Amino acid sequence: SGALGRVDLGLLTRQLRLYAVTDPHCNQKAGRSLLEAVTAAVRGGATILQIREKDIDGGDFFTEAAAALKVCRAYGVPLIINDRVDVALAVGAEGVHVGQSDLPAAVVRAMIGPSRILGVSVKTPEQAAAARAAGADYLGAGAVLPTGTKDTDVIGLGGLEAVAAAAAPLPIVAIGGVSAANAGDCVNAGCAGIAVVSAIFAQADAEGAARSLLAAVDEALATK
Ligand code: TZP
Ligand code: MG
Repeated sequence: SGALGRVDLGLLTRQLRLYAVTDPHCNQKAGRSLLEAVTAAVRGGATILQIREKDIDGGDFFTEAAAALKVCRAYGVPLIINDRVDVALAVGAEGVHVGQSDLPAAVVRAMIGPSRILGVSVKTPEQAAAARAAGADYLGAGAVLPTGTKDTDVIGLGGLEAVAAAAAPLPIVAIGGVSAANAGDCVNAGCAGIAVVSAIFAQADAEGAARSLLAAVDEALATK
């Protein structure tokens, strides 16, 4: 995306192949700082990265996001901030990701302007259509499969396919219980890529895990 233009959906679609979403509990368990985790993910080939913090002060989030942005920029990876529009704008992140109970997507779009990326979490085709109308650039659909990372309903691969159809032409990513073993199913359901927490950040070799995940997605995209 340019400074004035709208987000380029073709570029964004390619950037959504492997979406690494950070989690402080995962990082703590694995003995990694946020910055170490981010560095491992982008070195392994994560194509977009989200910082997701649910229990942190604005000042700490700002400091953390500013440092992560430097690493992401060095690797040409867009940085998306979960929930906190203020933090995203304060550090100059590439985008924001909101859920159904955060600030409304249309309000966030107005706050961030046309050129920053807006992602919205959805579970249903109705939510997908509403998010598209509100100005979302991409959608995260899930939880696709059971996950220990977030307490949320599972939509299954059938639900994922329904959301992908309703989202078009917006790209979507599958989230929730996604791994190298089911990445191909997600792509075949209509996803531009996969969004993962534990498949990268709970692994001892997070960099290697990211590398294998991207290979699985790219293999599925190539044979689609
Ligand atoms: N939103 C829906 S499921 C989920 C989020 C943030 C957690 C995904 O975590 P994991 O470890 O990749 O299943
Ligand atoms: Mg949220």
